[in-house]
Amino acid sequence: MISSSRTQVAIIGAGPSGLLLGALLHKAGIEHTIIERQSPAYVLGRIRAGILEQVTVDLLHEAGVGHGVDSGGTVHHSIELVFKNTRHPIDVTGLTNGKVVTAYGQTEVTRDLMQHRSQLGLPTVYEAADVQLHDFDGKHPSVTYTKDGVRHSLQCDFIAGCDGFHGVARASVPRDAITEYEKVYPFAWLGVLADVPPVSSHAIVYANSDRGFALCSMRSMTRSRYYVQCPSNDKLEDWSDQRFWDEIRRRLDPEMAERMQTGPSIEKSMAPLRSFVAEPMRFGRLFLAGDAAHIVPPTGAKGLNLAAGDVKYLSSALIEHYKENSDAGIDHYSQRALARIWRAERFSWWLTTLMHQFPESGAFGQRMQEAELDYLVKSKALSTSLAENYVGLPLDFG
Ligand code: RFL
Ligand code: PHB
Repeated sequence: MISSSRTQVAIIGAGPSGLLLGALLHKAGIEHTIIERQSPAYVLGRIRAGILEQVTVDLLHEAGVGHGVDSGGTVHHSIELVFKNTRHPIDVTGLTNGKVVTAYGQTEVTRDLMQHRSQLGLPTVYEAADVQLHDFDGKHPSVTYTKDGVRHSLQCDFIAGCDGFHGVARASVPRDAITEYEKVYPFAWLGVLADVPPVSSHAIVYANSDRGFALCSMRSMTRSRYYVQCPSNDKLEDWSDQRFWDEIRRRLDPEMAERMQTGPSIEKSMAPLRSFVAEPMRFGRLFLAGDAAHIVPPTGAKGLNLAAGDVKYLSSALIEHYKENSDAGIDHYSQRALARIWRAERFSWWLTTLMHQFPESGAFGQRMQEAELDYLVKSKALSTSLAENYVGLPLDFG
């Protein structure tokens, strides 16, 4: 027995991409269903991004869920670069004619979008097993999945693959129809979340040191998010809280190390660093968006913001299709999104390369990084390039 239903757009994945797409389609009166493999608690338990570009904040407002970021987000006008044990502020707002970024966690963005969906009664199938995509190269695609032991078939006009790097959507595309570009970095990030006031609440701190990279971020005035670069094969058990706090302090400038408050971790995780792009992002009636199509190393804080950009392009394209009877947006989706993605890939790769210890580069590599950082903080041209990419290039950059 198979239970059958129909919608206009089937969205695979209830991460930030899928939820934001759902909210924007609903606002435009387009029917959709989200199908998610995990439970709501599992999705909310993943601690990831922390920095939103203005474009992303604007999209949350457009989707009707801007209240959370307005009340809980912290606006940042600068970032701080640490190298050779000295801290250097970069006046991001001054260098970009007034632009800012906002510290607000992906967990909070996801929670706001989930609450919005449940208030509106929009359909989300959580804990859907064995999700499969069918016939997206023809006019009548569908998605099948098993929920509570019952097999379901959802007929639709379009499928949006918002199911992250390990999802089923990209994997369903024939190998000869897709080209993948990838770089895996020879290290990982160890992240710690702790209920202590952030050492820097007005700016994210990015530190280059001969012991490796470190980053100080925040989730609120009482919750900090910190990272250190570590070998890819390290295990979480290798890192006691004490070892983490000792190590991050060694990578910062002495004043900040002294001021940093420490406490028990409430979450600790390791993330491998990767650059990845799949081309194209449209296959007939299937579209990929967010981490399903691309990954950036987190150094530039671009992953979630890129996902939001894809969703803006895709929702506009689908709205044009249904409301204006035009497929121009659908036809240009992949090209538009990829132009933005490659720019962010370049920025994230550059900042990662500048800030991390590469095992093969040695002392010469360290000196080259320090020389470039020294040039960066003194050169208005280079600081402006960093700042304009950090706040995010406009959606219509070209
Ligand atoms: P997600 O968040 O991975 O969500 C995909 C969803 O799809 C579900 N799924 C399936 N559902 C049905 N069937 C299947 N077969 C499925 N397979 C998977 C999954 O369960 C999941 O719920 O992708 P999405 O929505 O595209 O969002 C992308 C962002 O999560 C990601 O780009 C960011 O977290 C990256 N990132 C950062 N981005 C920023 O913009 N600013 C930051 O400051 C930032 N910091 C970070 C980051 C990522 C990090 N890690 C852990 C990789 C910091 C870190 C440490
Ligand atoms: C975070 O808060 O998790 C964060 C902030 C900035 C980054 C990466 C991650 O570049």
